[in-house]
Amino acid sequence: MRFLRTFILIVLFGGMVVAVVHAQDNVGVGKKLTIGFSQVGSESDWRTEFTRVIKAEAQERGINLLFLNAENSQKNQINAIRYFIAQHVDAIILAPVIETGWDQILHEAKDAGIPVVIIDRNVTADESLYLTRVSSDFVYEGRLAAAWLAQATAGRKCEIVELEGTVGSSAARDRQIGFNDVIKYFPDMQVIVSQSGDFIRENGKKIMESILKTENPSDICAVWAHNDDMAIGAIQAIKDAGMKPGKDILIVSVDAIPDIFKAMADGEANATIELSPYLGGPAFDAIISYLQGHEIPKWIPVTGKIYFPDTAAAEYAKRKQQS
Ligand code: GZL
Repeated sequence: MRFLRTFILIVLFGGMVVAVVHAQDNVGVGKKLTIGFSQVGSESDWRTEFTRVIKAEAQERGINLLFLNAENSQKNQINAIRYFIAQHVDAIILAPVIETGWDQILHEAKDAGIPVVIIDRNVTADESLYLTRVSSDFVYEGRLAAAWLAQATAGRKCEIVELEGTVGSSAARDRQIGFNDVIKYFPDMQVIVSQSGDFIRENGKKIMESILKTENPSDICAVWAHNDDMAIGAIQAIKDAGMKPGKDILIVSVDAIPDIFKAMADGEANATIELSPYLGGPAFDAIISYLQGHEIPKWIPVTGKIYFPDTAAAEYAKRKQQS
C-alpha cells in the first residue's frame, strides 16, 4: 500500500515538474525566450501602434521582451543593443532609425552568438550580420502612390509637394525612388518642392504653411507625404489657408493610421497605402524557427493595400476599435 501511495506521489509531482517546464517554454525552443527590441521612437501614430502590437504579441506568446525606445537616436539604439548583449538575450530585434552605421554593433552581436532581426526600415550592413529583415516594400509604396495620383489627375498639369520622411532612412529614400519611378512617365506631373518633415505631424504642418506662402497655392495640385502624420499636418495648414484639402489639393500618403481614414471620410484626403504594424509576429516566428534549426530567408515581406474615401468611415471605426 505504501509503495502505491509513493508511486502516485512521484507520478503527480513528476507531472507537475514537466508542466512547469512546459509553462516556461510555450514557443517550443525548450526555454522561455528573452528578446531585446530597440525601437526607433514614437514619432508617428503608426510607430506607436507598431510598439503596442509587438508588446501584446510578446505577452501573448510568453516572450520576455526587453523594450527600449531610442527617441530617434542611432546612438541610443547602439547602446541598447550593447545592453541586450550584456543581458545575454536569446535574440535582438532592431528597427533602425537610419540605414548606415550598424556594422560594428552587428559584429558585436554576431560575436556574442545572438541573432539579430532587422524590422521595418533597412540597414546597409552585410547580410551575414543579421538573420533576416521583416518589412514592407517601400519602393512599391511610392510607385503605388504615384500611380494613383497619375490616374486621379490624368491629362492635367500636376505640381506636387513632397513631404519626405527621416533623412537617411530607407523608408524615405525608397518611397521617393518609387514615386519618381512612376511620375517620370507623366510629363505633366512634377515634384516642385520636396522637404523632410522627419515623419512628424507638426513638421508636416509647418512645412506646408511655409510652402503655401512661397508658392502660388492655386498651382499646387497634390501633397505626397511619406507618412499619414505629415499628411494630416499638411491638411491642417491647407485648411488654415482657406483651401479645401482633398479637393483643391489632393492628399496621398502611407501608413493607413486611423486619423487618415477620418480625414478621408471628411473629404479632406484621397488615398493612403497601408503599412502593417503587425511586424512583431513574423519576427518572433523567424527567431523561433531559427532556434529550432531551420533556414530563414533574408527578407520576410509584409504587404499592404491602398485605401480610398469610399471605405474610410468603416475602416476608421474598425481601426479605432483595434488600437
Ligand atoms: C516606414 C516607417 C515609417 C512610417 C512612419 O516603414 O519606418 O516610420 O511610415 C514612421 O510613420 O515614422
